[in-house]
This record gives sequence, structure tokens and C-alpha cells, in this order.
Amino acid sequence: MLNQFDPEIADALNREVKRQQEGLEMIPSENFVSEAVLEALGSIATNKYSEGYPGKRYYGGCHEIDVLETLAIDRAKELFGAEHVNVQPLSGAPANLAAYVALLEPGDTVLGMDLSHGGHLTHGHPVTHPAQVWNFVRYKTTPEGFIDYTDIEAKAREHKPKLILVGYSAYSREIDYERIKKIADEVGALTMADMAHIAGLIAAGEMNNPVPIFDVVTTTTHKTLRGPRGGMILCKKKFKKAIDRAVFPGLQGGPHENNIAAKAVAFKEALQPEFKDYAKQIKKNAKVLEEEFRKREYRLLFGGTDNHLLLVDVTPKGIGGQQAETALDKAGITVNKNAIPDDERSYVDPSGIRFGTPAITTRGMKEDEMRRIADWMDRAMMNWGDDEALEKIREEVKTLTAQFPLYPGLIY
Ligand code: DSN
Repeated sequence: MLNQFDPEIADALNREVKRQQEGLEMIPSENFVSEAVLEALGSIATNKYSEGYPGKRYYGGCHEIDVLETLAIDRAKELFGAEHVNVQPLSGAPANLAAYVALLEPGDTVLGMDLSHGGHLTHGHPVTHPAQVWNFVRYKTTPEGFIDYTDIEAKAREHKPKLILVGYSAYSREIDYERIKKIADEVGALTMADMAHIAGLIAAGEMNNPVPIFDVVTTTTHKTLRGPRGGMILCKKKFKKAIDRAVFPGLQGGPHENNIAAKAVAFKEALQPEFKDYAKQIKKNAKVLEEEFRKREYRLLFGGTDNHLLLVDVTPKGIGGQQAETALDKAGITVNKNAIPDDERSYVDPSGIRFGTPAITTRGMKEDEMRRIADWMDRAMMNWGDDEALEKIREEVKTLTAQFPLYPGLIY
């Protein structure tokens, strides 16, 4: 159908299928959903308006939509031990915005991690709209690379924030939620965790779970959790009303129910025992990459990794983050350039690259493949200006990825 009516779109999709199949996807926030998730995402649930919540909609004909949204909510509650879940946020940024709207008054102070130390844009970076509405104060990591809990404590006492925010996009270590909660309780602050990057690892019991401890937890559903592109908010019962109101009607209209159906499918997958093995392997694979890069004397930020990602300063090797990203791209390996703590270079050509293992682990790759990948990455970066050398690596990458089929037979 699609290729007959709209060959330009079909062709672009087919080229993207080939890119995903032939390359090594190492952006730590990306993953490959199952065919069952894709099917739900492409389903007729996209046709339905359903403003409101299950059992209380502003449109008729929502019976089956209620069934699938309720399944998504119940499965998410089970996965994370949550008292209340809202599965309607369209993605991570809208989920964070809804949480701020629910918990804060304009002008309130929020304590969040500095962007270059691993925080996220939506955690109050000055270029974002929330930074104009609320007063964000930033904490950092220590020179050894761990969250600076002493800095958080001092800043909490000084600024008396209404909310303390943890959860990061480029931080590779574990988080002590109990310790943050203690600091928050001392100064009368609420607690919020953005677990977007590590939600799958938390669901599998491979990382600390903030949900039973914190007031509100936001996440995307498409990273380590391996669901469709979307967001979700989990909270204590006492915030249920405020969170639900902030999402709808506060900020959003009709929920994307095809997406919610796909979330429900992904949550069912994450409840299976195999998902625990997957999460364990994500971490093992990241550890092998850590060892291999350390062996090759790269500068690893935060001293290594406890999760699925690594942040590496490539400048001591004589290249910049943009050059590294471009060279790796040419070699068939997708990563992203990334600022390192207090980076003196610009965000468009920072000092680091960020990469991780969720997507390549979904393909079934293990420790041996990680060693080969680290070698290719090093070779590509050390030969960043040599297109012939990069093309040779790309061919080698293709022979590996051919052994780990992805969406076999998929053609639009
Ligand atoms: N853009 C996501 C990431 O790549 O980490 C975070 O929202």
C-alpha cells in the first residue's frame, strides 16, 4: 500500500531499515522495539479520540480504549511498584513539564543537575521555557565523577527548593535516592526522579528504584524500557489528582492511544523473565566497553559505568566530539557528541562522545562483540580523516550486524 501510494516515504523508510540493520546503534537513548510493539503502534487505536481517563472520558466509544489504557497503567504499576501511573505524556519533556506544573507554583525553586554534568535540558537549562517560569539552581558531580551529595545538601539548605530533581541523560553511575530523600525531608522539599535512561534497568531490578521512595518519577518509554517513543509519570497516590490534571486538561488534549497500546505491550514484555537477562546483559556489555576504552587510555567520565552508557572525553586523543561522531558514523557506528562536565568547548562541538549498549544488546550481542566494537570505534576515531579506512571498518561492521538480524524481511 504505502510503496504504491507514496514511494518517496516508502523509499526513505526502506533506506532507514537498511541503516538500522547494517549499522551499530550505540546512542544510549535508542533501542529497537519488538514487532508486537510495532504492530500496536501502527494499529487502528490511532483513530480514536479519548480525552479524559479510563471510565471518565469526554468522547463516546471509548470502551476498548479504556481496556488498553488500563492494561498499560496496571502493568506499569506492577513493573515499578507504583501507587499511581499516568501513561498519557507524549514524551519525556512533556512528562517533566507536567510534573513541574503539578508540583510547583511559578517562581518556585528547583534543585537539578547541571546539563554538562549529565543533567537534561528539561531540568532547567536557561534555553528552555521552564527556566523562565521556575528558578532552577544547579548542582554538579565531584571531580571523581560522582553526584556531589554534599553540594546538593549545601544548596538545599541555602536555597530551600520546593523540589529536588535527580535522574540524568549522560550520567553513568548509580543514584542514592534514600540519601536525596533525607536531604529533601530536612528542607521540606518534594522529590522527583527522571528515570528515562535507566527505566528498563530499574524495571529489571538492575538499578535502584526511586518509585517507592520519591514523590514523583517521570520517564520515557523508548530507551532501556524498549517501548514506543512516549512518556509516563509514576507518583504517590497523594499526587494523583495534581499529576492527572496537569497532563490533561492542563497541557495535553487527546492521548495517543495507539502509542498507549504499544506501551502496554512493551510493559508486558518487560515483565517477562527474559527482560531481566536483557537488562543484565546491557550492563555487562557496557562494562566490557569500559574496560576496552580504559585499556586504550581514553578518559572515561565519572570513572566508568554502573549502567548502560559511557561518556568519554576524546580530546586527549587529539580529536573533538564532532569529528569523533562523524568518523564513527562513516564507519557505521552511531553515537552522539556530548559535553563533558564544565566543558570549555561549545555544545555543537563538545569534548566528548556518549554511547551505550541497549540497542546492540537487543540484537543479541554479547561480550565478544563488545571487544570487536571497541576496537572498531578506536580505529575509526584514530583514522577520522581517512575515508578509506572508515569504509573498511564499515564493511567489517556489516559482516557482524548481518549475524544479528533485525526485523528480517521488513520492507515498506
Ligand atoms: N534526548 C534524550 C537523550 O538522548 O538522552 C533525552 O531526552
